[in-house]
Amino acid sequence: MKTILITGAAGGIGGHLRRALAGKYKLRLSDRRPIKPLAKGESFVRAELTRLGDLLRATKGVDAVVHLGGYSVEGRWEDIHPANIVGCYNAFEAARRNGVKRFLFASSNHAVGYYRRDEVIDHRVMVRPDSRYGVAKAFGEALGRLYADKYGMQVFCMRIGNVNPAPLDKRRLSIWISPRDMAQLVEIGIEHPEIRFEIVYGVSGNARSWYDNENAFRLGYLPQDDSEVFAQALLAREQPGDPRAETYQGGVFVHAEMIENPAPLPTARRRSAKKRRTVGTAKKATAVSKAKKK
Ligand code: 15L
Repeated sequence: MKTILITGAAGGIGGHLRRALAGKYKLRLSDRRPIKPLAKGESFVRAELTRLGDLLRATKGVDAVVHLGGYSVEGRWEDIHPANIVGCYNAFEAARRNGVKRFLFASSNHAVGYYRRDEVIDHRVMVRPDSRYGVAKAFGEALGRLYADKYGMQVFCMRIGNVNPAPLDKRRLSIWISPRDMAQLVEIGIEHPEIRFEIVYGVSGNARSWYDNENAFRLGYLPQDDSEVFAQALLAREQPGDPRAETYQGGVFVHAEMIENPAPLPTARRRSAKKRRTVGTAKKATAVSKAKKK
């Protein structure tokens, strides 16, 4: 049975993949946060993406890497750079030094988020990142191309839309991928014998898709799900959004400077909650003193 390393395994996609791939592979999970409890066939290696040594330990002896780790939304360059630029380099480099040939990279729709919603794009279009986060994903794809051409690594880049049991809003109707379709795509990335360097879109067979996913279909991807079954109920409760976000595929990433990190470390979460409380208290104090002056 193959051993697969999943980086960033404590995150949402990691959780879906662990359930779907259980019994098919030995799963080595890595993250900076501990993962407990572990299921049968799983092991855990703590890894900080900025430490090459951690990734050398994590990638030793595996058959493939599924690199999900990193900062998962738009943020400060000081957060994106170590996690998604340095971290991505370390993951590729550690795999290369350990002779791991197969590398699946979790790229994102945000590498091409500045294409308009009235366009259909395929895997050949030029990147058009909508954020620092998107730029880092484009960097990961370029690094993958280098490692494929220069070192013969077999690299499978998945421009993932949004993985969830159900789409969250109108935009996600076009980019949604169900957990089982995501798992199917990952299995293709691990097993397909002819992968050299590929870009595919990580989306279900959505009727409203903005992607021509021909390259994934060529490799045997047969999505089981289509977001359309959720469309009517979802659109009935949808509120109109910012016109800039509505124009582009990347949505709010095109204008947001920061999006709240869905997976901060517990200490960071405590710090930001404290900051919110402090800001809240300061605002209240200003309002009270203004009211008093009146
Ligand atoms: C992504 O790439 C993010 O990792 C995820 O958190 C979502 O924001 C998703 O894109 C999306 O576009 O909905």
